[in-house]
Amino acid sequence: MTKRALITGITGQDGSYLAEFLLEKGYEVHGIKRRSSSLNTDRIDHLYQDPHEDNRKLVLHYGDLADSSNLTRIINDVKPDEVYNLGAQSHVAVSFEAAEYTADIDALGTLRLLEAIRFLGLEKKTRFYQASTSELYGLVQEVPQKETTPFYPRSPYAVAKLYAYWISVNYREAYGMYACNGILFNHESPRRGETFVTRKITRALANISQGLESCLYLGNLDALRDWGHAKDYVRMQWLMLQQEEARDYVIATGRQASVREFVNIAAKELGITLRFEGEGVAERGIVEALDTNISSAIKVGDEIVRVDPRYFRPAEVETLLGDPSRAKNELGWEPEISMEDMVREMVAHDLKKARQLRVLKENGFDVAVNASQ
Ligand code: NDP
Ligand code: GDR
Repeated sequence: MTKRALITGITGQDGSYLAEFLLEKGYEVHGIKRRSSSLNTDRIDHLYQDPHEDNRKLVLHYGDLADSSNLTRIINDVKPDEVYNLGAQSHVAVSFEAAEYTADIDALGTLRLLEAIRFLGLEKKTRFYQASTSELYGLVQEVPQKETTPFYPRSPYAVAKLYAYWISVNYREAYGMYACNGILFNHESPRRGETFVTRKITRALANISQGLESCLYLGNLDALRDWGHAKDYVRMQWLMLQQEEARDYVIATGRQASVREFVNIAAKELGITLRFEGEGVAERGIVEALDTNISSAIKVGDEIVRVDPRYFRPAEVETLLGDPSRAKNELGWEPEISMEDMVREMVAHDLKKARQLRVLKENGFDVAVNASQ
């Protein structure tokens, strides 16, 4: 019997890799995409199947996590064996500006899906994966963080995801649903959204190397993250739904690096020699760093990586480091792609794009190089 999966957030980074992974496993994959005024399916266009074809393996449905009746209708039509709830307003900094929306989608959106499954009497058939996050640990209470480490969320995003975490646990305990949380640490790829720090760095440095941009503005260079590759992490999302019993797992690499180190690795990959100036700005603390001016700039050759206070967050998560022992011991999962290989792949991808833009520009075409945000 062909298994059916429903993915919310299929147009996002993880959704696109997960869709590829499940299609390769022979699944019929259904995804929810949002209506938008411009196309938003770039990441899955290579998987697209003409709606006029018979026996399609990938089917997209219009929908939104804010819309209960829409979600209930889709789940009723699809009757999925597995639901992967990856849809979210996933940007931590943006959640401070759109706190209520983030709560609606990230917290209540999860409840709406769980309720739809229960209301339709599918709670014993449909397995549920919740995209939880290392942001739950926020102000860390233990190093490294594992499944039993207490949570201390530090943003409207993390607080919304805390609700989603516990409501998934609650539906597992209250209704015997197979619902589980993957507590995923940061994971990146060439498909990463352009305003997350890693992609912002690889994209801007690639543009700088081609003379398309001259300055990369960043916030807290000393933030420490445990960065893995999205491809490795979606494999684990699937594995978590194939077990006898639902359980929550930390997914991480167990290695930590700072934003500054990420910049250095990407710059090395591009053959740019970094000259640091004004080191220590972030170490002196956010308040003092708010006075940052050009003297705190870090020069990359003749170009500049400049600390811009606008990218500091009202409350920051300074350090995250995961302990994925449970995933390794119980599910045999280990990350396969190193941070260096991941950065190499991201840089190569962005360099190719930057070169294309440069050639167009040199030949008189009007090209817009979106300044890194
Ligand atoms: P992305 O931001 O790349 O993708 C988010 C997806 O959610 C997109 O498909 C987006 O649609 C969709 N979405 C946003 N709002 C709604 C809505 N109102 N209704 C329906 N869908 C919506 O995130 P990632 O792929 O990186 O992450 C996937 C999930 O994992 C998210 O829940 C994220 O919070 C979580 N997570 C991510 C980590 C990471 O490091 N990447 C780590 C831990 C957790 P559209 O394309 O139209 O914007
Ligand atoms: P994060 O990812 O907040 O960890 O959330 P992001 O890449 O946005 O930030 C990582 C760290 O880098 C610092 N930083 C900057 N961040 C951005 N975006 N832009 C900058 O210019 C910049 N300069 C420094 C940040 O302050 C932060 O400390 C991601 C998302 O995918 C979430 O959905 C997910 O839950 C978590 O990872 C785990």
